Amino acid sequence: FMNARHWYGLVGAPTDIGNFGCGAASGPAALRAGGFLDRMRHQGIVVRDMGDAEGPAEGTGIGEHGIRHVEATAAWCRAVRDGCGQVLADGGTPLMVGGDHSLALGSVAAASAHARKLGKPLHVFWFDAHPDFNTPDTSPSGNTHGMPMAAACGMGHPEMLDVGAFTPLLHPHDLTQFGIRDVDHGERAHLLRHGVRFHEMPEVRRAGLVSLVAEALERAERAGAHLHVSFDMDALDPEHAPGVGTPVPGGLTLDESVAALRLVGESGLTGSFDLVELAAVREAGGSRTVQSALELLQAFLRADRRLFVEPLAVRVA
Ligand code: Z70
Ligand code: MN
Ligand code: MN
Ligand code: MN
Repeated sequence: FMNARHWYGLVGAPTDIGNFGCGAASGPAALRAGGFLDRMRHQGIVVRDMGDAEGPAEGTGIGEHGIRHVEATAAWCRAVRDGCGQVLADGGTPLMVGGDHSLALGSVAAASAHARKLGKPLHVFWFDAHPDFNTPDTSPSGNTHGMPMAAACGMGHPEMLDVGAFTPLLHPHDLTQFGIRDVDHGERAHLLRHGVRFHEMPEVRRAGLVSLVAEALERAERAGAHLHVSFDMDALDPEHAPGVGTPVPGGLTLDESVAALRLVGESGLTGSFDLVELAAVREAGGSRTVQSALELLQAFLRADRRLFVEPLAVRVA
């Protein structure tokens, strides 16, 4: 393992604590059962399975702020932070597979601490139908999966802010979002006030996903950033990803997402990656969502120029 030029460490996070009962807890097992590790191995891409992070099986209820399971969310995020932090400390790139999107607070906490150690700014690319930029006062649902990016930027419940070693973990100007099409009222006000670049679907259709991503990559490159990529499966149109907790019509095509992630991979800037909200159990009989997830990961990993990509066996006719 360690002789390879670069490696990824799969950190599973089998919980849907941030949207209790949505089915995303099945994500890591579904991806493994879909043959992810073999598929990568056969292409000479080194992905070590670090196993699953562990956290509370039960929720912790609704507190005085009206937020659901915030203590349990924070416990899961700390476990994800530590799992991803270990991969980073060992010189790898964490690949966090969820699980609901609240868990990205944990992976971003690890990324931010690592970036600070290297003296780099942290940039985050967020592919999602949702900005996940609610605070306790703007959240219509009380679900923590709608809050991780606000918390990363220093706004939210103290339990969530406490996941990082410091706060804010991220400057809102260094957050770029793609595929957005379901924004809550107060959430939009936060995004605008704090200067988050959030590319909504009409703009994506006008400008093209790849060119928006290319522009953001240029900024990240100029800044010498550690780039954290967080891909919520519901960024994809439900045609390509029916198995998600909250499908929203009018999303990204698989092709444009694959092309965008290839570009992200080629940049060599990505220091950490999430793939979340894979709730394949919600798809009748289904593997469509898992297949889409596999294609996205493969597109990204194959393009990563830091990886030592060489077929293990040469096939002789
Ligand atoms: C809504 C909320 C959300 C993901 C749905 C939905 C948020 N804005 N996030 N699916 N990943 O409840 O805050
Ligand atoms: Mn999300
Ligand atoms: Mn979403
Ligand atoms: Mn605000």
